[in-house]
Amino acid sequence: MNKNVNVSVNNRSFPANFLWGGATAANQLEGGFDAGGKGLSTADVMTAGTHTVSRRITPVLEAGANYPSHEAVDFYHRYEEDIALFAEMGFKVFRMSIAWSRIFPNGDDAMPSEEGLQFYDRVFAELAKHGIEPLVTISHYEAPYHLAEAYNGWADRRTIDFYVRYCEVIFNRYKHSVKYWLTFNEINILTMPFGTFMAGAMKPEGNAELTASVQTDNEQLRYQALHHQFIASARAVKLGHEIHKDFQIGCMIAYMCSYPLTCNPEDVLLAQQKDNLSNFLCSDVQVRGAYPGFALRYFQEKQIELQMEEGDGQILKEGCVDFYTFSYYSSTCVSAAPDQESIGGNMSLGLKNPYLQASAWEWQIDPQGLRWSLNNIYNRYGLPMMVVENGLGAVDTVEADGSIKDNYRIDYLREHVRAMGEALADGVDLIGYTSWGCIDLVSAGTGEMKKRYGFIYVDKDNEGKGTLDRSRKDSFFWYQRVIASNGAEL
Ligand code: BGP
Repeated sequence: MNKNVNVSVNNRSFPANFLWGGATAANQLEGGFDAGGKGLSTADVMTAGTHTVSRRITPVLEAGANYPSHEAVDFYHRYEEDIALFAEMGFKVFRMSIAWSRIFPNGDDAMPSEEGLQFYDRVFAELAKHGIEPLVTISHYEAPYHLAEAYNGWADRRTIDFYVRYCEVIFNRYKHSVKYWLTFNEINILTMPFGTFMAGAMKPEGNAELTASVQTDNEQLRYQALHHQFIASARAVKLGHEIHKDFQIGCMIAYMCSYPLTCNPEDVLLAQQKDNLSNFLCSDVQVRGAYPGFALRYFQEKQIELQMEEGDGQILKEGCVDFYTFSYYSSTCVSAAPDQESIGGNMSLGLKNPYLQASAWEWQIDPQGLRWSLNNIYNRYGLPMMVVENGLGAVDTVEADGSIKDNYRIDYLREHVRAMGEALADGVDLIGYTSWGCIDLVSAGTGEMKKRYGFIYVDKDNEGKGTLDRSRKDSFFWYQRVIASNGAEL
């Protein structure tokens, strides 16, 4: 008798309908910051800063200062050319965000701006023309600046209603063009002090001239604002499903992969605690619909008292997301011992891993960490997943013949795509990949242009000078082959 049992094993190949593409965000890409009736956004008052590691907030616009979002790379006027280039690479999906202040210039306006809505009508029509599926981030590190001024942004519960109204308008308007939505970009960044203004639209306390990362921190306020975003996200998910039953609405987490520096159980425990608080706190609320126990313990120990309304628990339960997405760039280490070597200068990214190389911005390169992260997250939620940001920020050189030989970027991406293949073979339900900054754009962290991620080069420098002409890097042709072979030719 044949005792062999037929077991089907996953392989490393990507599913036939895998969503290959690239990712961007409105304030880093569009420009046209005051065009078409757009209001000022929180991103529009951040300068590139006097140094390169962090951006400065100048609530009063200073003459002569370099505000990277104002022109960005001018997608606002060049979207047809850019989308044609994405199509040439074979994109199946394009991740973009809608600038809230194009739709509601002040955030609390009675009526949306028709001109703002029409801009995205045109963008979605162009994507449809090329058979590219949009993946839309509803709020990517910006909010109408008026909400920061008049309400202190997400610290105020009323901001939830403004956001839900904005969602209602864009869901109804674009329901036949957009299926995939993400409620907040990297929602867990609000658990960090540098997220206060960028992610929370809350004004730095008591000092008008503070950098985005160094400011008076108020943890109580940040978690209160985060609670408001959770409620807003859950209400948006519920509303979206009512507006169109086929909507797929996801969360988006900046997944911070942190290894214990040693096998000392104290380091191992610390790594788990970091994973819980930095990564899983937010996704547990958004995926499972309730705060996890370790969050409640943390709030108690830090004497953080969240103001919740009756019914909030129910809202969270009814607004669980359909899929999980995350950004992954690098990994770091944690240690319970003092005085370990850290990386990232005063951005203080975490501890150095002696086994890894790092980028010019000291982001440690760790493709295996992506496989580890995919497994770690999938084991917890079992939901379909997308990697919606991944890439190498690097300085590119244009050769005399106009070519850009970015083999370092190809090497980085190849190994990360390979790691995704391994995760697929591990059984992870990975449905898409949008590498970050598929066209060069402004850096969120530093406001620089020279920190480039793109397959498409944009002629513009750190001072904002250049023709804005687009050209294809070597990685453009590499990614084209990857997509055409569905991940087989790396
Ligand atoms: C993520 C953000 C993006 C993006 C990326 C790269 O955290 O969601 O907006 O910019 O990081 O970061 P940076 O631009 O600082 O290199």
